[in-house]
Order: sequence, then C-alpha cells, then structure tokens
Amino acid sequence: MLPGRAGDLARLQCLADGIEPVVTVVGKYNHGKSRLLNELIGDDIFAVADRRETVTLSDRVHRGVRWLDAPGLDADAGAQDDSHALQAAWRRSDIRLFVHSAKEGELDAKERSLLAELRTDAGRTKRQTLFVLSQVDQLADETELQTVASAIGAQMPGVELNAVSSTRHRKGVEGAKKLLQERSGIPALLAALDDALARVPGARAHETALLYGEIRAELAQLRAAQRQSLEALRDTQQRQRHDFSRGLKAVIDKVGGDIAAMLDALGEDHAIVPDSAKDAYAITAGKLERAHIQIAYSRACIEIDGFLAGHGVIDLPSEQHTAARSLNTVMIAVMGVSVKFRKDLRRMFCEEPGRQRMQREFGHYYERSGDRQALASLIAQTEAAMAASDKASAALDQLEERA
Ligand SMILES: Nc1nc2c(ncn2[C@@H]2O[C@H](COP(=O)(O)OP(=O)(O)OP(=O)(O)O)[C@@H](O)[C@H]2O)c(=O)[nH]1
Ligand SMILES: [Mg+2]
Repeated sequence: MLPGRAGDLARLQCLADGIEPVVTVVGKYNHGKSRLLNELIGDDIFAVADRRETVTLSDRVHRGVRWLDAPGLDADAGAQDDSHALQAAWRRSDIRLFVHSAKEGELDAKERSLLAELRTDAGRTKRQTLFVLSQVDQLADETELQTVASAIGAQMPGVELNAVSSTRHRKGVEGAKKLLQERSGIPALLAALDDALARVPGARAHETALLYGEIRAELAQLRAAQRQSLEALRDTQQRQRHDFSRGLKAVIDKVGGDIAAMLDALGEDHAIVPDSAKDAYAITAGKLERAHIQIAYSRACIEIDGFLAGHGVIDLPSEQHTAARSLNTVMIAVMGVSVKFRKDLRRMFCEEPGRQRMQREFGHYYERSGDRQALASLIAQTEAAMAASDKASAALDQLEERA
C-alpha cells in the first residue's frame, strides 16, 4: 500500500525477529572491512583479498553480536546482487562501521554522501555509525596520520575517527605484544563498540515506535483520502443519476403532453378500417391516419433520443448486439420501430405504466452506458483499495504484536 515504506517495513520485520544486535561494515571495496571484522571477532571468518572480494552478505554470531560482512560500494559495482546485499546490510544492521582506508586520504564524493545518509539515519532512527580509519600502518608516520585526519575532519566536521590497523593488531596478537595490540586501535574500537552496543536496545525501541507511528499515520492519511474520493465518486454517481431521471421525466412529460394534445384534437379514427385489395395503390383515410400516428411516434422518439445521446445512452451493450447493426440502439430496443394506432401511442407516452416503463428501461441502459460503467468500476476500485488499506493496517498490528 505504501511503496515508499517498503524499506521501513522490512526493517520492522527485522526488529520483530528480535535477534541479537547486528554490526555491519560499510565503505568502499578493498578498504579492509572484512579483515577488520576478523580482527574484532578474533577469528578469520570472512574472506580477505587484495581485490574486490566480498560480493554477498555473510554473518557470524560472536559474543552475542551478529557480525555482518557486506560488499564494498564502488562506482563500477554494477551487479544487482551487490546492491541487494547493500540494501539488506542497511536494513539488518544496528551499528555501522564506516570503513575508510587512511592511505586513500580524503573521502570521495560517494563516501561523503553515504556518510551524510548514515548521519541522517542516525538522527532519525538512532542507529549508530562509527567511523573507522583503517590501514593506518600504510601511512609513513604520525604526522601523515594527523594530516589525513584533519582533512577528513574538515570534510565531515565533528566526525570521531577510530584509527585502526588490522595488520598491527594481528602481529600484536600473534607475537603476544600488548603494546602493538593497543597501538593497533582495535581495543579502543572494541570499547567504543561496547558503548554503542549498550545503546542498541534503547535505539531499537525508539526506532520501532518511530516506524510504526510513521507508517500508521501514513496509512491513516491514505485511508482518509480514499474515503474522501469514494464519497465524492458516490456523490457524482447519485447526482448524475438524479439529473438523468429528472431530465428524462421532463422529456417524457413534454412528448406525452404533445401526443395527448394531438390525439385529443383528432376526429374520427380511420386507422382500424382495413384496406381492401382495391385500395392497394390508393391513398385511403386509414393509410393517412396510420402515417400520421407513425410520424408522431417518430418525433417523440427523436426527442427522447436526443436527450439520451446527451447522456451517452446510444448503443446497446455489446452482449445484446444482433447482426442487424441498425437495430443495436437503445432507442429501438426499448421503443420498437413502429406504432400505427392511437391507443398504442397513448399507452406508450400518455399513460402512467407506459411512462414508467420508459423511465425504468432507459434508466437500466443508462447504467450500462460507458461513462456510468467507468464510474462504477472506479468506485469498485476505490472500495477495493480501501479494503487493502484496512488489511495493511491489520497486518501492521499483527507484526507489532509479534514483536
Ligand atoms: N597494510 C594493511 N593492509 C590491510 C589492512 N586491512 C586490510 N588490509 C588488506 O587490504 C586488502 C583488502 O582487505 P579486505 O578486508 O578484503 O577489504 P574489503 O574492504 O573487505 O574489500 P571488499 O570485500 O572487496 O569490499 C587485503 O589485502 C587486506 O590484507 C591493514 O590494516 N593494513
Ligand atoms: Mg570484504
């Protein structure tokens, strides 16, 4: 129902699963993300290589934390799998380690925009990002490190840098050299991570309430808009029907009145006097009478037809079509093609049952006309969309209950 909320819903689903805190890495490829995770866990879990290596997500639970290795982002990362993996990492993680290799110097545009996005997200959801300046052993000395650090500080004011070297840490661990381990920055990063992890339950509670609140509000807004358009459509439907019925009645009144006046003014009725064989080519009073009635009938039909055409009631619905195309009109279906006798004319146009029949049958074909059908189907669609909104609300409640 809310395409723009797909990501938030997927995140809520993750939160509802209630798994251990998830720490992931973000940053460009080959900046030492996988190796950093290995050092933090103290085990060579994730593949490390001197080229683009990680392409899918992989994770490992260690010390009550789910460590999630993710692909690096880069301009040439065209593969769909990568972007799916990145989206999933974004969705699943509580804490992001933004990894940038010190030997690259400043942040590039892509990194800056990603970092800005992470900060915005932190402001909104309270999910935290730690900035990791990796591979610092690649720099010549402390002065160079300061240069890089202040350049990045100028790009991203207020950013706290965790400078680390996975290589140093590994050497320190393998050689049991405490000082080297300390100087690798990994213990300090682990301490910062512990602080961040301690804030995860509170952050999750905040984020959960925020997302449910926002989605509920948006659903309610959508539902209100749907109700409003349904009411407007139904109003239109009723108003149109009312106008049609009233307009048709006026036309019927008019033609009925004309016909009654014409009939009342007539003298002796000759129509029922049968013509004899000798009259075959003669103009008889009976013939004249019948022609007269037929003309009055045609006039009335033309007048009604004009009104119907103005309301889009012309052709019969396709399932009523016959091979004789000229007969496929509503007018002919309801009124027939000829009337020859006074009593028939009176019955059709001047007497109440006849007039009511016209109202009823033209009303029926009016509802079958293209515009009215389109309106009816729009109403049905809106009703279905409202039902879908209600279903979405119920599903959201269910998800919240599960959490
Ligand atoms: N000198 C030095 N090299 C490092 C350090 N960390 C990682 N490397 C090397 O940098 C290369 C890339 O490391 P990875 O951990 O695979 O990099 P990644 O960011 O995971 O790369 P992708 O998986 O492709 O995104 C490997 O050759 C690592 O051995 C470090 O602290 N110092
Ligand atoms: Mg990797």
